[in-house]
Amino acid sequence: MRIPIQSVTPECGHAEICGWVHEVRDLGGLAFFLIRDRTGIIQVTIPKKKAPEAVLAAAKAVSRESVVRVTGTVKAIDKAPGGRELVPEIFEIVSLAETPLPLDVSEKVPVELDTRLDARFLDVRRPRVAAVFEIRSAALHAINQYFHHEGFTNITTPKIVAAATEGGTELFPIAYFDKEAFLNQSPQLYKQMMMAAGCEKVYEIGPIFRAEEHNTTKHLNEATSIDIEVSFADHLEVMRILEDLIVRVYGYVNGTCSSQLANLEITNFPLPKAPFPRLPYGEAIEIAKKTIEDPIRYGDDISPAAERAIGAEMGGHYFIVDWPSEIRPYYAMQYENDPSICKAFDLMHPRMELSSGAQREHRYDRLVHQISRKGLNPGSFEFYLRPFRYGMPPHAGWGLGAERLVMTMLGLSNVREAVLFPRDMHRLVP
Ligand code: AMO
Repeated sequence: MRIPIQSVTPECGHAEICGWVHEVRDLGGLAFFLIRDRTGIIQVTIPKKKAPEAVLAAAKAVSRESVVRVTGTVKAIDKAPGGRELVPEIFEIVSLAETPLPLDVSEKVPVELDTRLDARFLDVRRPRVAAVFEIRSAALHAINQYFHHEGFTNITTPKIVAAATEGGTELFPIAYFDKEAFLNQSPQLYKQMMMAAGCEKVYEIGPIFRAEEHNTTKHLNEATSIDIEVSFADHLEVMRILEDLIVRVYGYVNGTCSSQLANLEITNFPLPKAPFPRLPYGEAIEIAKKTIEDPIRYGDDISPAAERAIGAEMGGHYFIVDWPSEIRPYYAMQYENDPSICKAFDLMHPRMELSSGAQREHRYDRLVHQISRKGLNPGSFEFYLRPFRYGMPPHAGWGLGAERLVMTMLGLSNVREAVLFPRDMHRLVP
């Protein structure tokens, strides 16, 4: 029976392994193979004079990255990985790999990201790439666990919708029988409707679609959003949930992913501490003004250069709070004493924005007014507005980009490295 390579020790005596041919070396009288599965690597040593005919024939025919099944004797040997080797009685080619390979899995030759993404199935065979997705999986596990522990209900909302959520420009239209429809940009309207449904605390982890035409290292056209909405909560309360979650996720990854972090050569894994500083938007703009060359004024969006300048000053995770109402969506609640600013926030990593959120406007008349003020037609939001007329509690929430969370946590240079099959302007396949 097959055993994971990691579990093969000299004490096994005899073992069967299955895996991919990682490296081949022929030293005259001896042939060496490194065989890899997801748990590790083992050396298979074939003494040419003593090995069975069938083993020699297979060893000669096999190519790198083929799948093989090897059964043999385990011997202790200092020089081999893990201090042991396997001397085969059976060496079977299960699935022969074509040559040449589209990329070098043994990581000796540097590869362009595009080549890697074109051959993602091979790319993920590389231990450092697999590590990213194992850590992403662990992070999402920790997030699910956190929400369940905190009494949130996991919801799933439609991705095919009739109206824009975050403004009309970034929509992907789709053919939906004889109707106009779009891929959803955010579960925003639905998670708010679930507050009217009395759910009180909901979360969703799902895809969001943005037809953004800029090709940057931190934008995807299909991303994964971690969304929450909480009734009877204000923006301050959901900010506390967000920072608590970030601290927990980093802690969980640090505690459970040591081999993956080692594969990524991350020795100094940062552990953020809550509470994160709260920086009012006006002060953030002042910091940016001092540092960046491009002109920036109160009321502007925070540009990538400004984001970096402010991030450098702040050093770790922080919130930008008290945003001008003008540049936040209609659903954000304005301050009673100064309606020019609203109860919206962004969670920032020094490199980029990770999350946006707000206390929402739950009062029907004011919400309709705010929709109109943004130049939108309340008539096209009827399905969303209706619940606000039948008992909508005050509520707040946020959306956190899963890819940006993983990217910043692991210091990846491109957000595409945190997605298996990224979608961008030029990439629809694989
Ligand atoms: P926002 O549009 O700021 O807010 O999105 C929330 C977070 O989702 C991630 N994100 C993206 N990641 C990669 N590529 C993209 N194109 C992309 N777009 C968004 C970011 C971002 O911070 N409805 C609100 C949230 C709320 O108020 O609850 C919203 O969608 O990390």
